[in-house]
This record gives sequence, structure tokens and C-alpha cells, in this order.
Amino acid sequence: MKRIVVTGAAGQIGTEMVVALRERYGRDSVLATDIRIPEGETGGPFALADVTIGDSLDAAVARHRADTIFHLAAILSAVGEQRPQKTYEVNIGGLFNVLEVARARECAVFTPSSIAAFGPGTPIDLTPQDTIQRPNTMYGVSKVAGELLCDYYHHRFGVDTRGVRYPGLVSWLTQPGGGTTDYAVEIYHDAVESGRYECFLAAGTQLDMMYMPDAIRAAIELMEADPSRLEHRNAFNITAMQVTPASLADSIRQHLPGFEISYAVDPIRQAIADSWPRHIDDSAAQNEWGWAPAFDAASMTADMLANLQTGSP
Ligand code: NAD
Ligand code: AKB
Repeated sequence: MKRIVVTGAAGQIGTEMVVALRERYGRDSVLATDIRIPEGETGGPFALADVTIGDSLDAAVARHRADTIFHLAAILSAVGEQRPQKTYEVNIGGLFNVLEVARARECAVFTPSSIAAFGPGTPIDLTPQDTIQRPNTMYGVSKVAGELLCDYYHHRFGVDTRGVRYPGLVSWLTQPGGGTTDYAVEIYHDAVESGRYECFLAAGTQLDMMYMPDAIRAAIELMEADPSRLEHRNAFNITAMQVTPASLADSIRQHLPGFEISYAVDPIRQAIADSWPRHIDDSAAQNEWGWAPAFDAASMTADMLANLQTGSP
């Protein structure tokens, strides 16, 4: 992995992934792409590329002489229910184009799936790596289709496809892009800015979460893992913590004792959250490539608040 194209580079994950990849492989080895220009200095090469237009992506990969694509362009769960047709086009059509370019240009591909690839009927506690996947959102459908497409391109064409099922990701640098777990980012911003937060999920809604530095490290470690050890490839369950809005509020109160949370439940996002697991089992990732998170809820909260209080966006 020496010359990398990142799609969706202006997003919540892409912004920090590009920085981490450049630190590891060199500034000019990583071409950041998106359909919008990232806010602020990109710190290296950037190109506009739309993943739903195969030629646009192919031109970027060819010009950069890439050997690896980190494919992060997507529509997330909440926006996905508002725009299901667009979500199909970007998440499934876009991934198909990425895989075709990777097949033709002999690139490896990292692309994230999500806890949204599970749904009603999936065991909700210690959700196994291999289990029932019958999601009832367009985002979830696109993630299951994506996992299967990536496996197909690996077995049929030998493309080195790898992926994880990310839980909700918490970060301070870039705002999330329209998902159900966005509350877990908003809560920290509002805690610092106003000392209160109105949450769109109910107090006891438990979901898996992860702090962004762990999420970035997981992707890089998986792409560098010995392929002979990988039985699963697409896509590994990974998690770092299980939280609820109420437990995150408690952890914020350890630092900001006056913090207040109230609830105005959004039935659409609540229904999405209620269709996802409460706690996934990531032992396959632990065993096959040594996955282990560094941050729990307490250390994540301390780091989030410190970063937000010292002048981030
Ligand atoms: P995001 O919404 O923050 O960013 C997605 C980026 O894709 C945006 O910058 C957007 O401009 C870009 N994009 C949209 N349509 C495009 C197109 N047609 N061509 C090129 N770029 C396009 O999303 P994210 O949170 O960074 O997620 C990245 C990946 O990780 C997605 O596959 C998502 O499903 C997955 N994931 C994210 C989380 C999370 O909590 N952030 C959790 C699980 C999985
Ligand atoms: C979302 O809420 O849509 C994402 C995800 C868990 O995939 N954060």
C-alpha cells in the first residue's frame, strides 16, 4: 500500500483518514477525492471525483497510479431514509464502480460496512460475526449488498477487498454526515457550547460506539494484516464500547457537572437505532488480525472535551 486514493475524503472519517495515511505513507502518496472541496487546508493532493461516474473515479486512480482505494463516499442512515434512491445510487452504484476500477487497475480496496448491516431478527447482544442480516433501511440494505459485492470481487476476480462493520463513530474534528449515531458527536459540541443537549434518541438506547483514532487505526491495521490469516475480509465486526445517551451524559458530567440532557425522540431515527444490535461480538477481528481498541467511554469523553475546549471547530 504505497499510492492511495481516498473517496469521500471530506467526510467525518475521510478528513482524519487522509491525515493518518499521509503521516504513514507520505503526503503525496495519498490523493484525497470527494464531490465537494474539504473545508480548510487539505495538506496534500486533492481532486474532485464522483463515485457514481465510473470514468471520473477511473481517471483519478489512473492519474495517481494508485494501488489502493480507501472508499469512504456514502450516504448515511438517516439521510438514507429521506433519499433512498440516491442512497442506492451512491452506496451500491458507487461501490460497484470502485470495484470495477480496482479490478481493472489491480488495486486493493478498503470499504466500511456498519452495524446497520444488521436488522430485526439479528441477535442483539454479542451479535456474532456470521449471523442473520435482514436490515430494514436502505442504508442497511446497501451495506449488506456492499459486503457481498466485495466478497464476490475477491473470490471471482482476486481483488484484495477488506472491510469492517464500524459502530457509531465519535470525533471532534469533522461533523458527522447524517447518521443515527450523530447524537454521540452533537452531545459533546453542545455540552461545551451551551452546557445542555436535546437528544433525538431515547435515554436508554444502547449502541456500540468507537472513538475516531481507533476507527482510523483499525482500517490501516486491517489493510496491513497478513492476508493468509483473514477468513472473513468483508466485513469484520469491531467495537470499542457500548453507550446510551444517558451514560454519555453521565460521563460528560464527570468533567462538566452542570451538563443537562433532555429528550425529544425522533421516531424515524429511534426506529433505526432500535433495529441495530446493542453489543456486537468482535472476536473474529481480534483473532484474525489482532484488533483491540485503545479508548473506552471515559477516555474518549476526556479527549473529546479537551479537544473541543481548546478551540476546535
Ligand atoms: P460522511 O457522510 O461524513 O462523508 C461521506 C463523504 O462522501 C462526504 O464528504 C460526501 O461529500 C461524499 N460523497 C457523497 N456522495 C459522493 C459521490 N457520489 N462521490 C464522491 N463522494 C461522495 O460519511 P462518513 O461518516 O465519513 O462515512 C464513511 C464511510 O464509513 C461510509 O461508508 C459509512 O457508511 C461508513 N460508516 C460510518 C460510520 C460513522 O459513524 N461515521 C459508522 C459506520 C460506517
Ligand atoms: C449511522 O448512524 O448511519 C452511521 C452508522 C452507524 O453506520 N453512524
